[in-house]
Amino acid sequence: MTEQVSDIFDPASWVVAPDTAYTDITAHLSLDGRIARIAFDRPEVRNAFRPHTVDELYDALERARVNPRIGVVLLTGNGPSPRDGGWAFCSGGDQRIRGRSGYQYAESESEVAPEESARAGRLHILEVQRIIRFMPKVVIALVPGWAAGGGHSLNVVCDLSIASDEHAKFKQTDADVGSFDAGYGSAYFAKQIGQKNAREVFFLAREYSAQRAYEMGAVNAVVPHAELEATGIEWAREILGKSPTAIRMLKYAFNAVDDGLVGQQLFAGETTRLAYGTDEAVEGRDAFLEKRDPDWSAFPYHF
Ligand code: S0N
Repeated sequence: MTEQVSDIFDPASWVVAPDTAYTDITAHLSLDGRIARIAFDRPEVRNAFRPHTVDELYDALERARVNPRIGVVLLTGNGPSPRDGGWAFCSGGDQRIRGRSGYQYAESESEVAPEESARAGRLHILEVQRIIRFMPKVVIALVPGWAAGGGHSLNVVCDLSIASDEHAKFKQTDADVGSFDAGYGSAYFAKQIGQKNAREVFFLAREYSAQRAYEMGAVNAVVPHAELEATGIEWAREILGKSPTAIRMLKYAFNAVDDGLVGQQLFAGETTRLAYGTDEAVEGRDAFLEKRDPDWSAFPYHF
């Protein structure tokens, strides 16, 4: 029997992802193995992430990325907090272990052992942003509570977002705590919700309800809290009914316009993969291997 990891989690829908023993996150697969549910599991600190959390998150996302059966990833936060009943998606970097060069593995900078100093000062949540952005699968943020700071940025970078009507709240605290996500978290966010709105969110660092986030275009839907995860599964099932290649090409097409040559490279990689499946590409390969000139006569310049 799968353990209950969050009050709105349905254990009957999930099994623990195999060969994982995470402490700061949980990772589950749907019974048919086609949906991954990855959740922050530090509800007592509003699901803030420390470097170890980010290591685990990256590992879980990478496993989802390379698993050919998984088509959709749900990213969420477990809750509520046993301390005060508060809910969170993620409240960003754990400020208690933020040092002068980034986030520390040890509890304080003075505790960092010399041999560990090369690892200290991580900001690798940006690597997590990139794996979400670049994986050829749809990643849906299920926001059951606070999305703040770097957690706010993770909501921005997910493909789709569904928020709890009761508990989801949005606040970009970066400027309050002397931090700034000058990449997707801000510049791409402005493309989502418009320049004036994005500048307001960052410069004033106010709190926004799920409904206001929906009106600004920061989330796709607001649903009753108890229905959040079921809605995520429903959306995932709908997406799984579509052509995987179409979804992959569309995600890369949406990204490419904002991702420069990296976006073009990802899109181009997928077009190359498709081209390899044609008789024309097979003729090119075979001609090389058979040490003869390729015969392109069967392949048109125009359809
Ligand atoms: C989330 C907030 C608004 C919730 O307020 P609420 O409901 O009043 O709860 P609290 O009482 O404040 O919190 C409950 C307990 O949880 C602890 N806590 C909450 N958030 C954090 C946190 N981020 N780190 C450590 N502890 C946290 C509280 O302290 C409290 O515990 P006690 O009672 O023991 O004190 C509110 O909690 C809030 O504002 N939290 C802080 C949000 C924040 O500022 N986050 C950091 C923002 N910066 C980043 O995330 C940096 C990210 C980053 O590394 C980065 C850098 C460069 C480029 C990109 C990024 C990126 O990640 O995007």
